[in-house]
Amino acid sequence: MPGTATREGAPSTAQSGQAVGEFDVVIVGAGFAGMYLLHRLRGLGLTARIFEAATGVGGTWYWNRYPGARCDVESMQYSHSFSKELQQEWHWSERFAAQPEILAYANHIADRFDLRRDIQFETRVTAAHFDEKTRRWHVTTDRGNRVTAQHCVMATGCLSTARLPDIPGRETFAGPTYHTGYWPHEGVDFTGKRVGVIGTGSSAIQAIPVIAAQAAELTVFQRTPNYSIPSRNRPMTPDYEGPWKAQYDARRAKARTMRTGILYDATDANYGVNDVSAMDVSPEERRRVYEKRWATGGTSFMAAFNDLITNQASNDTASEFVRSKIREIVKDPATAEILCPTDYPIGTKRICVDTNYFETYNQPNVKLVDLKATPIEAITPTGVKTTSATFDFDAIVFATGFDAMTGALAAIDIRGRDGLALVDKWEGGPQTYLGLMSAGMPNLFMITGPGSPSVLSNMIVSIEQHVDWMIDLIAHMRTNGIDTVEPTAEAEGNWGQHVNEAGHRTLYVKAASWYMGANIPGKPRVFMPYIGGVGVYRQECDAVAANGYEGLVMTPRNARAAVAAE
Ligand code: NA7
Repeated sequence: MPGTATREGAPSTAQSGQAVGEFDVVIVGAGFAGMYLLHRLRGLGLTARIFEAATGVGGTWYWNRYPGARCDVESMQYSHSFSKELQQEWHWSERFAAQPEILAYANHIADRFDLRRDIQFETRVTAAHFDEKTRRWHVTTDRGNRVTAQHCVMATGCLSTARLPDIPGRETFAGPTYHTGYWPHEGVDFTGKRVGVIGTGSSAIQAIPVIAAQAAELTVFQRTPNYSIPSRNRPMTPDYEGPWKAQYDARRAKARTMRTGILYDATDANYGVNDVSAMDVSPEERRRVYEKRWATGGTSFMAAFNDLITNQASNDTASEFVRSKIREIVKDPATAEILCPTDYPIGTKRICVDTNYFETYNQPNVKLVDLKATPIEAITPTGVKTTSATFDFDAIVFATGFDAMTGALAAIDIRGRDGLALVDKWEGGPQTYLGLMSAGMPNLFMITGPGSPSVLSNMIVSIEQHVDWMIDLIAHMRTNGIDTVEPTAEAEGNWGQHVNEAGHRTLYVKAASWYMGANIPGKPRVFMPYIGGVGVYRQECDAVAANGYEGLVMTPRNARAAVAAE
C-alpha cells in the first residue's frame, strides 16, 4: 500500500502447522486482546484459531521496539485482572514499564495459559467473507489458509498500521530508514551517526532523548509541537506494589468505573480526579494544583480539574502552564517557542508523557527544525531538504504515526451480507454499534473498535470489558440456539449519533488529531473513539445485555428469517 510502512525485514522463523478446517471462532491478532479472548473461548469449550502477522505475541508491544518505548499507564494498572495468580506472581520493575518488559509479560501470558498451540504466527489475514448459505465466515491468509468460522473477531489493535509520510523522494535516501512502529528486533546503534527524526508525537518524544544520548548529531523535524508531561518514572518499590497487590480486586473494580479506566491515585478519596472546575479557583490555587500534578508526573495532569477537555477557558490555563514549563526548561528562547503548542487545546491530541524530552533540546548535538516555517520539500539520497536548508544524515527515523483505529480493519477485505465491503460501508467514517459490531456483518466483532472508549482509556481494562461482554453474548447464543447476531441499522445509527454528540461536547474536535482521522490524507474527519468514559460505557453495554441484547438481531439455528432477540 502506498505510504504504508511494510513489515518486510522483520525477523522470521519457520512456521509449521498451518490451520485448515473449521473453527468456532477465528481471531485476527495475538496481542493482549486476541490472547485473552482465546483463553476465554477455551473456557466455553469452543475451538479458536488466532492468525498473527508477527513471529510472536504482543501486538503493539511486539512491533514498537523503538528506543525509549514505554507505556504511559502505570504498570500496576496496565496489566490483566482475569487471573488472580497472574496478577500476584508478576512483578513490574518500574512505575511505567518499558516495552521489553511488557513484551515479556505478553510472552509469559502466552506460555502460562498455553496459548501458542492455537496461534499461527507469520500469517496475515487477507480476507474475511460472510457466506449467507452456511452463515459462516470464510477467512483466507497470505499463507494460503482457507478456514471457516462461525465468528470472526478483529483483535487487530488501534495503532497497528504504521504510516510513512508522503514526502517526495522518500525512497531515494541512501542510508537506513526506520519507522518507530516497525523497529528492527536487533536494535539500532546510532553511535557517532547523524540522525534525522521526522515527527514529534508520543513515539518521537520517547525516542528522541534516547537517540540523542547516542547520536553524534540529532535533527528533529517538527510539524506540530505536542504537550508533554514528565513521567517521573521510577523503580517499583515494595511500598507501592504491596498495597496494590493486597487490594487488587477492589482497586481494579473501582478503575473500571472511572472515565479512563485508571486510578490516578489509589490512596486518594477521589482517586486522583479533582472534581472542581479550573475556573472556580484562584490563579494561585490553579498554579499550585498544576505544579503538584507536574511533580507527580504522567497523564493524571489532565485530571487536575474536571473541565479541562470541555471548557476552553479552563483548558487555556492548563495549556499555558505547560508552555510556561517548556519555556523554563528549554534554554534557547527561540527553540522553546517552537516547542510550545499554541493552536490546539491540551489533551485534544494524545497527551505525551516523557523522560527528559524538552531537556534534550539543551544538548549541543540536538537541533530542532520548525516545519511550519520551513516545510520539507523532499527526501534526497543524502538527507532532507526543507525550503530553507539541506541536512545530511546517516539514518532517518520516521516517527510519523499510524492509520489509527480503522487502518488495520481496512487492510483486510472484510465483506458481510450481500458482499457488503466494510471499507465501502465506512467510506464516510466508521459505523458501529458500541464499537463492537457493525450492521450487515453478522458474527463479526471488533475489540476496542471505533465507537468505544478504546484509545481514550487504559487499553487492557477496555480489552477485558469487550472480551467479557462478547463471551457472554456468544454463551447466550449457544444456550439459545442462535446462529447469528448483528446490530440493527437503527441501533447502529443511534449509537453513532451518541458517539458523535459526546465528542462534540468536548474540545477534542478542535484538534487535527489521529482521533479525528486528520493525520491520513483523505480519511473522513470523524471523532472515532467514544468519550463517554469507561465507566459509563460499561453501564451502557451491560444495559444492552440486560435488555435482551437490545439493538441486536439474532437468527435462530435453522431459521430462514432473522427475528429480534426480544
Ligand atoms: P502520532 O502521534 O500520530 O505522531 C506522528 C508525528 O509525525 C506527528 O508529530 C506528525 O505531525 C508527524 N508527521 C506525520 N507526517 C508528517 C510529515 N509528512 N511531515 C512531518 N511530520 C509528519 O504518532 P506516534 O507514533 O507518535 O504516536 C501514536 C500513538 O501511539 C500515541 O498517541 C500513543 O497512543 C501511542 P502532525 O502532528 O501531523 O503535524
